[in-house]
Amino acid sequence: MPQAKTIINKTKTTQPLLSPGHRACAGCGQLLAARMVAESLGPNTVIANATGCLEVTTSPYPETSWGIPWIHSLFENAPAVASGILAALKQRGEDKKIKVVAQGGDGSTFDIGFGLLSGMWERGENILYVCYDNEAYSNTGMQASGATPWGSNTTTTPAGTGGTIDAIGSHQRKKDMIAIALAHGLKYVAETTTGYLMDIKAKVKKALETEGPAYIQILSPCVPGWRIKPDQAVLIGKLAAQTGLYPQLEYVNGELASKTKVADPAPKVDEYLKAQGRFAHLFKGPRGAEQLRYIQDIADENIRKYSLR
Ligand SMILES: Cc1ncc(C[n+]2csc(CCOP(=O)(O)OP(=O)(O)O)c2C)c(N)n1
Ligand code: SF4
Ligand SMILES: [Mg+2]
Repeated sequence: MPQAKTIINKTKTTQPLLSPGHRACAGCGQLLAARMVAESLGPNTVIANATGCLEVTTSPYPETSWGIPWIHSLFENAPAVASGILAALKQRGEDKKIKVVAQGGDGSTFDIGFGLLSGMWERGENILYVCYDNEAYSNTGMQASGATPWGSNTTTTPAGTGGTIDAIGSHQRKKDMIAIALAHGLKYVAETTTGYLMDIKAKVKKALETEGPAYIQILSPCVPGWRIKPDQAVLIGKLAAQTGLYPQLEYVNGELASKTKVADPAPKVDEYLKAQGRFAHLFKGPRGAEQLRYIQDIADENIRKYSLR
C-alpha cells in the first residue's frame, strides 16, 4: 500500500499585536490609537500598562488581546515597573534588542502616576511613555482629571464659578504635560490625535529611533464619556487638531521639530465642540456663548504660540 503523503501546512499565521475581541466600547478612540502604537512598536517590545480602560478591556482574566509581552502594573506605577524591566534586560544584555514601553491614560499620567513618571524621566532611561488622553477617568465613570479641558462636563464638575469667567463644566485649564515633559529634558516629545492614524505610527517609529526617554500623548476620544457616536473618533480627532485646540507637535532634543499647520482660517472650535455631548451646555444661552468665545481664545492662542498658520 502506498504511503500517505504527509501534508505540511506552510501557511504562516501572524498574530496581531493587539487583537480584536477585546471588551472596549465600539468606536473607542483609545483602542484605535493603541493598535497603531502596537503595530508600530513591533513584537520586540515589553509594555507596562497602568490601570485604566485600555488595561481592563484588553486583559479580562484569563484572556488577553496582547500579542506583545505585556504586564499590568498598578494605576500609579507603570513607569517604575518599566524601569525594573529595563534594568532586568540590561542585566541580560538584551536592552538594545528589546524596547521597553510604559503606557496609561491621562488620569495615571497627568495625576496619579505623575510622581513615578517624573522619576523615570529624571533618570533619563531609554523608555517610551505613551499617554492615551481621553481627558477624564473614563474607566471609573468619567471623573475630571488634570487633562480635562476647560468647559467640559464630567461627572465631577458641577456648575460653578472659577477661573477667568464663570463656567458650567470644568473651570480648570488642561495641564500642559507637553511643557512638563520638555522641562524634564526629554529627547523626544510629541502630541497627536486619533484623527491621524499614520501620524501616530510615524511618531512611535521616531520615538523608537531615539536613544533616551520619549513621551507621546494621543488625544483619544471616549464614546460614552464624550457622548459621541461610535464612528466619530477619527473625525473628532481631526477637528481637535485642525481647530488648534490639540495641535500636532513634535519636539526633538527640546526643539520644535515639526508641527501640522492648520487652514487659514482654521475651523471654529464650535465645529469640534458641538459634536460632543460633554459640551452641549455651551450651545445654550448667552453664558454658553461667552464660554465658547473663551475656548476659541484658547485655540487661537495655540495657533499663535506654535505658529500653526
Ligand atoms: C491608586 C488608585 N486610585 C484609583 C484607582 C481606581 N481607578 C482605576 S482605573 C481609574 C481611571 C483611569 O483613568 P485614566 O488613567 O484616565 O484611564 P482611562 O480609564 O480614562 O483610559 C481609576 C480612578 C486605582 N485603581 N488605583
Ligand atoms: S469608556 Fe471610553 S475609553 Fe473606556 S472603553 Fe469605552 S470608549 Fe474606550
Ligand atoms: Mg482617561
